[in-house]
Amino acid sequence: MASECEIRNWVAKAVEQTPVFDLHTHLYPASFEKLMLWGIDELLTYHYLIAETMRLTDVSYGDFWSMDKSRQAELIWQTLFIDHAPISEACRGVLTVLEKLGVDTSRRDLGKIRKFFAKQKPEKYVDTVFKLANCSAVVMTNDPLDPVERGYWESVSRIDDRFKTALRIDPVLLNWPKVADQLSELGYKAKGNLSGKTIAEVRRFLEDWIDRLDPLYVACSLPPTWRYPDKSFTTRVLDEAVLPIARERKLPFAIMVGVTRQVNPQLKLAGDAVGKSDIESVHRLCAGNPDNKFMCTMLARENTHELAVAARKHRNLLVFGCWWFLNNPSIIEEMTRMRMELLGESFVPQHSDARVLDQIIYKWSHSRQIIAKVMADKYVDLAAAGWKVTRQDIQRTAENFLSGTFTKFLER
Ligand code: RAT
Ligand code: ZN
Repeated sequence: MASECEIRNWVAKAVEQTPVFDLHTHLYPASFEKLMLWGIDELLTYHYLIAETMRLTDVSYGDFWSMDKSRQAELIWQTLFIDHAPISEACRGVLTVLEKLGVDTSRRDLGKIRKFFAKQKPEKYVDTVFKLANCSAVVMTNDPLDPVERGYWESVSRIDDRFKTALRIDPVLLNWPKVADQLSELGYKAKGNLSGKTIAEVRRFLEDWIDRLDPLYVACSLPPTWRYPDKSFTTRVLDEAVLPIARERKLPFAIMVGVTRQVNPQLKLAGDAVGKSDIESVHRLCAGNPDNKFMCTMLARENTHELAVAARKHRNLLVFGCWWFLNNPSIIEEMTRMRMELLGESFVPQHSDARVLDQIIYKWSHSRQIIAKVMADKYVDLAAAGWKVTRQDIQRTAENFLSGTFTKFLER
């Protein structure tokens, strides 16, 4: 029988050494030039840190946004790291990144830190970061209605294989009638009231972009007010365009539910909040479309238990990640423990949601520690129940949590 100490060591090693397939990020490869965010100034101007800074400074929103990025980064560094203790999870993340990169922060000198990043070349730096994060692949968030991003897809041929695609379609589901103009500009005959050929044209748009991107899944984030089905354009586009095509192409449809956009527009990207959502709609979506595959994460802590229960009821539903405001150690631990107890190995504990390349270093370092802690407790409990725990079992569980559960779901 393996001892408790042995089990804990095996788990720690397996989780640390198994590469992760990060199923939702906002990262881009170096060939996407300015869309690839990396380095200390991008780390400091992450929207999580902007929100935290604006609580503590007297600088007005207008003055903040009129500063260039390096000046914003300096204000954030001064406010959160010098004038206060950087104990929030997002601040701690910056320090973990610097520590793993071997950058000395003992002098708390931003100028010195910047010197390290000035020496890096984007393409090589991607290798360094993937290695330090022990990451095999990241899934991007690809929005063909974003003109800057679309430009790259229309010009690049091959991209770095570690960057996988996901077709993100928030406006196509949520922005009627306005999105009709955007679709029309791209040559799809769409009417704001969905009349005539609009649905067929939305399908054509989706098919064209699935052909071009070859995505692993189609995705959308939804507000807490989202209901399914209802009489809205969102339900019509879902039922008549998105779900049939996802079915045909065998692509999961991923929903991220619970974001109230722009509760404070002055904060721009940092101005979104959370609201409790409707689990019944998730049930009806999965039960009403049994030949579709769904992935789901919800933003409100209050929804996370019922979402885990929903996954027990629908084999076509894969629950993933501790999203955004849930991506804090105390909540990750609680969620991961609860999900393991309800779902065994059949969920994806985490995604990084990284917007800045370097962030995968800290997001995975912090999350791996928690996944390992919970997993070790569960294996120690198995041993106490008389089960002969093997190192191979532990390795298989780590692989499932960090990549296998997701990749097998894609193949189903
Ligand atoms: O976590 C984030 O950075 C959010 O701003 C969102 O991007 C969210 O994750 C989303 O994908 O909508
Ligand atoms: Zn995201």
